[in-house]
Amino acid sequence: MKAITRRQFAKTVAAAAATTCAGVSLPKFAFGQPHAASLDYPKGFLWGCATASYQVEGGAQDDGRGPSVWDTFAHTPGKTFHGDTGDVADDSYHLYKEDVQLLKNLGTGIYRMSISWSRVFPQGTGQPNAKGLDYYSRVVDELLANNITPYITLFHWDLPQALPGGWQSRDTSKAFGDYAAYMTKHLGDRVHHFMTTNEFVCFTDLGYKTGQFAPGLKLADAAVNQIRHHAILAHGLAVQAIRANTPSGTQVGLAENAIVYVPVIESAEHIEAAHKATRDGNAQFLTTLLEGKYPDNYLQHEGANAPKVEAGDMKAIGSPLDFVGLNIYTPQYVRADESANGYAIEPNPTSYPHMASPWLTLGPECIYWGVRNVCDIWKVPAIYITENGTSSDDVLTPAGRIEDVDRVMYLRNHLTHLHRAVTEGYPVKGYFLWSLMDNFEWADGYSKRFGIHYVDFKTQKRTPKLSAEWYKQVIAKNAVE
Ligand code: GBH
Repeated sequence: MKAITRRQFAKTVAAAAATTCAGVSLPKFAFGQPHAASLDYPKGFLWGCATASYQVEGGAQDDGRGPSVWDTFAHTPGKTFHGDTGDVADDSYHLYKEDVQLLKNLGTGIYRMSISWSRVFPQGTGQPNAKGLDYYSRVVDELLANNITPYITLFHWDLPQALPGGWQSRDTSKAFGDYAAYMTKHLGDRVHHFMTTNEFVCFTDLGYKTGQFAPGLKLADAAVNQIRHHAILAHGLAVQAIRANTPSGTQVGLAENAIVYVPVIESAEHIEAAHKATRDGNAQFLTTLLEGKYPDNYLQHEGANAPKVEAGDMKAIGSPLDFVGLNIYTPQYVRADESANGYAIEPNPTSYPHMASPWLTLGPECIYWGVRNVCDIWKVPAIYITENGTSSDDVLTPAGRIEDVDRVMYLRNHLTHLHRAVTEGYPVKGYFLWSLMDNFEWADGYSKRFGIHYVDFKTQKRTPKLSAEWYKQVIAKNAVE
């Protein structure tokens, strides 16, 4: 028998279906047609990539930049994989024009980047460093000249080392408000989308409770709750500062990795359980921010360890937002049960699959439920996916290619489930893939690659991976196939 191609086979089957079912009215179909099953995103949906200052910039001591807690932490023996630091990283401080061309080649309309606070205020407060501001001004101009809209995060964990006590001090929240005012006063003519902070838990709990991240402390509960309060207060003061220093129409939000509770079964009782768990599990951060008060059960639970709140704090913390940015990577399964709180968190069995980073458990429906839970509970006006992506054990082949099919698999599945949220009318405006290129992955140093561009850290050569080709097509077609 003569071998035929898949396409030829599909045509034969389709033709057979059309003829043998004569008399019965069937929809026209043909296997193998590229657009038959494409998941179209709405016109105007925004596609982008994300990075963060300490992970990509390098230039750690250039032009008067002051150290951040991450410089100190990474330079402390035993804190990061192989003692890796962000001293050079992707050298975007010097190569930013090349990076903008990577974005342009992908066809992205938006780019999420962050500002190194200590590059602009080496002491955290006081005298600004003109050369630091000038760098960000040039990056913004370069993006705009290439028709890419900048979305700026003011704080992605690189706290100026000089601030006494770091987030243990309430003065740091005030300093953040002042820094936010300064940045937006100087960039607000060209930048119209700002995020205050990135992932509260990573610079509060991981920095001051477990010690895995900078500054690497292990403090008691009361101190940690106070630190969390200073963090959300910083966010609130920054929202007020941004509004006061930018033209009306400027969009203000944050990027938060709220825990995403996925109902084990899609039925009313389990969905309700997911809603309850979402409010409780994110009580100290997103819930308080969006409700303008600490939930009663949270305060009761913390008792004497609850944070000390001063007059005006909650008003600032509850400042209305134009959008909520969600960094979504993994699911947390939950089910309804008879307990007092009405739900039970499902642990993952040891056989549960994960990506190259052990914490990156696979479950692409989390991107749908992340959006849905937040919108259903808090009716937020707009959502961005401010991060989504995966590490992969990328290998450069002798032919110079990186065939990261697992990353493509991860992304395709997540964008398929995000499509469901968009189709159901949830107000998702755009998606930022983490990350534009491999970079300094915090405590994992350079051992984990999250980029869709491969970076050779010796030569700084950037090479598009298979996932970049794939994403370029998603953007061009505004659809997932
Ligand atoms: C985001 O964090 C960050 O915003 C971004 O900077 C980062 O590069 C990206 O995701 C990829 O990680 O090792 O088991 O203790 C994601 C949230 C919180 C996930 C810390 C990893 C450590 C888990 N991260 N977590 S573990």
